[in-house]
Amino acid sequence: MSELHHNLIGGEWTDGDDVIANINPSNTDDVVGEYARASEADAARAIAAARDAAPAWAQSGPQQRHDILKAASDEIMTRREELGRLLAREEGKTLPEGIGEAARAGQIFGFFAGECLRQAGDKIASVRPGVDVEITREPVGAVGIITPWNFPIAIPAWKIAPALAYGNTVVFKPAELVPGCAWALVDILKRAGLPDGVLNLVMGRGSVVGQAMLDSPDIDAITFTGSVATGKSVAAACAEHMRKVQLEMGGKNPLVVLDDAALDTAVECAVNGAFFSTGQRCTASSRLIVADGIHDRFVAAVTERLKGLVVDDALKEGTHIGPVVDENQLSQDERYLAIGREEGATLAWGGERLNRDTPGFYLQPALFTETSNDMRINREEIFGPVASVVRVKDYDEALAVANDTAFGLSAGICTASLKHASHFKRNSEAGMVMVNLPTAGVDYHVPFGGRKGSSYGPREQGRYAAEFYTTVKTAYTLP
Ligand code: UN1
Repeated sequence: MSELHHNLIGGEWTDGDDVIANINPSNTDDVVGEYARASEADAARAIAAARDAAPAWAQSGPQQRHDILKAASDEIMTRREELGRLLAREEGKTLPEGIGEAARAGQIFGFFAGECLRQAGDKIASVRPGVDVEITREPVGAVGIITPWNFPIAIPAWKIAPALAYGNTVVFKPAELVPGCAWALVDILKRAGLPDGVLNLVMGRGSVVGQAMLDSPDIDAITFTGSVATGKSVAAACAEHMRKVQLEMGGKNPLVVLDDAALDTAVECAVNGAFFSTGQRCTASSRLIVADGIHDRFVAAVTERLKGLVVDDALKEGTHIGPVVDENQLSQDERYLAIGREEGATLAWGGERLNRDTPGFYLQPALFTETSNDMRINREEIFGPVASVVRVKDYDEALAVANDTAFGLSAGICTASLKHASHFKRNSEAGMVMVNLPTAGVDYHVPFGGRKGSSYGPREQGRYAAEFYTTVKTAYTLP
């Protein structure tokens, strides 16, 4: 029996109703740990604790906030190998990917530790002589944070760090599949010196804990990363309470490859963007839009690369692609593989379930060719190691196909042409544009987010995070 990891409510580690067994997707016989599953009453107590702690934390000074975030950053960096291993074990990213993500979480806390010391406002001359106008940012209050399973430490970090830096208290509900990194992060922050109630951890079901957050009038803002369907219900519940909301949802990100692209770069961008992290990224390049003149060479080279990729236990040295996160996701991937075949796409490579030494959710990366942009495999997010090639005649058609989607998170182009790259940067209907770089894998200190069905509300990350985590006050004074 492993030790039970508790929820954190009002500074106390507390039991839940029940227990979540955290299972390793590379080896379903391996239980990573046991985690308390919060009840509706636990969620209510966590919300009350965040509410009660909000006024004092809003008044805490920049030095106190800085010191806590900096201490957390330092501990995450020091323990990044151990945290990366935990991440790989519970989510199925490869060990190097897991360690990279843990380091990213440490860097995010470092960035926002600095931001604590750089909180400024504006002083503007009034149109009325003798009057002073000051514009300042104040915390929003108690923020509800709901995170997905695919970035078990980076996404919690990029929501919790700015929430705390700008003076908010937090109720944090991680995805049920990955409570391990969430618990470790909260433990680090508690020991870094956060006052009781400022950060509350409630692990559990969306239908119980998430719903309690949505229904509570005591939560002032909600930030959510996850599916479009859940995102819409989060937004509707927030509208009901006239409450601030930030959503990051799906993607169907295009990577355009023009005839003049460096073939090696284009292949690297496609393989990394579409298949690394098992394709389980909302920034994944799931539509490879390839000009006629390079199409056959590109498809041959990508297929060759895929044949050389090792799909195996995330913790094994030499693994390039870890398992799919669970049986549900694997069946969804397989459903879309069947849909693609029925729609008439050619499965150029992969798509087989694989057996390895341990029972896990292994899937060969799959490449569809001869697809059209109106097929369901090119319109709906699959969220697995599955990508499609759409053949186009030239740049103009490539741009039109790239933008012909309900999503708009990230878009890439591989080309040597300054003219086409510049035009694409200006005319892509995505929140993030990459030139000769993969659509996935972003910097941690600049805005992250998309347009259309991908995102709703202000951007995350970097200084732009302040838009969501603060509210603006305009004060007039006649001295
Ligand atoms: C990245 O590509 O570096 O859920 C980050 C996701 C995104 C994060 C992607 N919110 O996949």
